[in-house]
Amino acid sequence: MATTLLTGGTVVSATGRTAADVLLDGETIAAVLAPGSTLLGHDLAASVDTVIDATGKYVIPGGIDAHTHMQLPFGGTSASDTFETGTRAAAWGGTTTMVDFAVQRAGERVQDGLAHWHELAAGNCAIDYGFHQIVGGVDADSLAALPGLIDEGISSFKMFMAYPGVFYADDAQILRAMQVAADTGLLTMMHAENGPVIDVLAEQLIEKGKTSPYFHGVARAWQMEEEATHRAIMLSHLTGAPLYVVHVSAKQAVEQLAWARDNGQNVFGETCPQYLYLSLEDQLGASSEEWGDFEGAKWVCSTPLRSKHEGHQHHMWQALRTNDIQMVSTDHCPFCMKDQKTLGQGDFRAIPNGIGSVEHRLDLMYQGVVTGQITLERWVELTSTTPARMFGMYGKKGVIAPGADADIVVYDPSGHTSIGVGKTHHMNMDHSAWEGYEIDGHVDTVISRGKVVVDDGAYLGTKGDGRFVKRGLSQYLI
Ligand code: DUC
Ligand code: ZN
Ligand code: ZN
Repeated sequence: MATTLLTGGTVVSATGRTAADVLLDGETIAAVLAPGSTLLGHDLAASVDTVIDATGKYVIPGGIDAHTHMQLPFGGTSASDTFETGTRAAAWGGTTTMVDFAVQRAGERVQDGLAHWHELAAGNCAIDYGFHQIVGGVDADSLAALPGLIDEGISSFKMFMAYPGVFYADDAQILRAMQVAADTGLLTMMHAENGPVIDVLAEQLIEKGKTSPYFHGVARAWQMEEEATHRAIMLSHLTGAPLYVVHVSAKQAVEQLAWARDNGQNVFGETCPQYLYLSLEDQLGASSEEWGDFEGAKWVCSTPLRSKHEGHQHHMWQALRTNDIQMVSTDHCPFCMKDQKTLGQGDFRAIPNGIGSVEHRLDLMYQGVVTGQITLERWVELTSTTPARMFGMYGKKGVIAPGADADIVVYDPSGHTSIGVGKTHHMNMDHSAWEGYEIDGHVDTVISRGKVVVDDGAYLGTKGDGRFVKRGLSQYLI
């Protein structure tokens, strides 16, 4: 087994920071030691295979992105990153584990959807990966299949209160699925937007000729996110099923989650970098058109970007500090402008929904440390430790400790990263929603289960290195 020693760095965890050396033995962390330690009289630096000098840098557990959509079929096309390209881009950005969504649609068997997702990922990933299960058709057959997911290492499933006719589940279906979740320990993930109301609002806008991408955000009113979040919380309360609300963007939805948590409920919220930095008005760009031009399609995602005049971003950062929001994932769902986003020219409803960020989450969240929005420790907690605990991987993932997988990032706080196509951009997209963002900080070295996959601007990983992670039940419940 190859041995590696990271020396001279500051090891940062969710609870503190300390000067320490980290010894890796093959795929596993063997020891966290006082700087310059010897072990049984051996000068470690002289006896290991590789020494990585982390002087002046942070040594943190590899990022865990718990919400991605590689190759997701959506709106007549499919998300443009494959498991090969998407996991490679993730590695470039310091993410060493991702949890993607296997898809079951109405009329299909859950087992078949899951088997298909395994086929797409197996042998193609640069980093470790797990799956949640999308249940796009709740019926007797899919409900009966849910308990079996746990043995497959899939301890969470997602339903949609949005997208009627596609993935939508009505309240009765959600109730039944949550009853199964309460009985089994599965974690229910919810896309909380009132889809039927949003579809009427969207149709009315189109009838008035308001067809540009900007109106995607207008149709998806925050009231319908708040309402759906509340409804999901009440169904969770009624059934006793823990609830995880994905991609929260409206401050009113955050308030609902905070209220439920204050009420003692096992209710959790995830936001994404786009809701912390980007706004509906950014989507108008530099256009001279009153309602923006088609460039705005780059930022069409659901839930949508919210207006900067309504205080959502400020509230979201605060919720990250107070733990009213516990998670930051990307909802990475990339589509190119060419041939994909352009499907919605003349009708925003046909623009495939999604933004690509899998490569940038650690950097973007580190800016919250730079600007004083969150602490260094909270950065690690949000990007690695809580995702591991929330989704049943903690101990192996999310921590630098003996016995854990050697998933480690050396992050240089004095470094710099310029985001954009032709700069740092390895996602399979012809644009970046983050074009022009300048980051104070840099992912220097990325180690995935003991193997250096990114170092000093070079990619050293291999397709197929990533293994499927069988997850346990959530370790975050109260
Ligand atoms: N939201 C997106 O932006 N893309 C895919 C699915 C979703 O819910
Ligand atoms: Zn969603
Ligand atoms: Zn999603």
